[in-house]
Amino acid sequence: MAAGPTDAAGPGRKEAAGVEVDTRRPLVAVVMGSDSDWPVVRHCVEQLEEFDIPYEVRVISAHRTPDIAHEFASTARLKGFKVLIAAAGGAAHLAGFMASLTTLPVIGIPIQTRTLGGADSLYSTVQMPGGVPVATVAIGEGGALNAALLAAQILALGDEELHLRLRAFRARMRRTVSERNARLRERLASADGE
Ligand code: C2R
Repeated sequence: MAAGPTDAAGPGRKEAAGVEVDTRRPLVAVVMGSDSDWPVVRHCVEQLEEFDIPYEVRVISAHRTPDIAHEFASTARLKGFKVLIAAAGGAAHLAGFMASLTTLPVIGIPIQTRTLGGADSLYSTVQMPGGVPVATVAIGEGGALNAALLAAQILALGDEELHLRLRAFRARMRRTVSERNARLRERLASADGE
């Protein structure tokens, strides 16, 4: 079952009457300001899935649903979450608002915007006042992937199996770069010989 931009549980599911159910407590909350952010945020969620990290996905807006955002962030730690990831575009106050209500680490994903290219989202996520940190990743898909990796690295401080999965991820990345290097050098060498 693919996780969508709704209240959806992550991996580690059991089959029950044809329906997949996650029996584990989610450790990471992935919150986005609008379902229009999903095409970017799904890159974060897919990586959490690959690491087998239980997560919960929600659409919550600090501006449009302030009461829900307040309730969610201020009770997240008690509910067992370890890391919050918040994606928002434009006047992106979601991550900062949540960070002000919890001592859990909060990672902000600035969403690209049509009007200002995402610089608006980046500045409003990253420029937090001293005292309330938001770990802000890059604009867009790479940032969404890095949000998942950073969450995994935080969780891996107390989880050796996850640490090994992270090391395997790095090893795969190194192999991919070596292969790309070899392919490019071969192509250039054969172009030289022509
Ligand atoms: P719509 O596509 O729903 O109009 O949303 C969303 O994250 C989205 O990128 C447009 C953009 O508004 C953003 N949004 C925020 C917040 N809530 C929604 N920046 C917030 O609370 O910060």
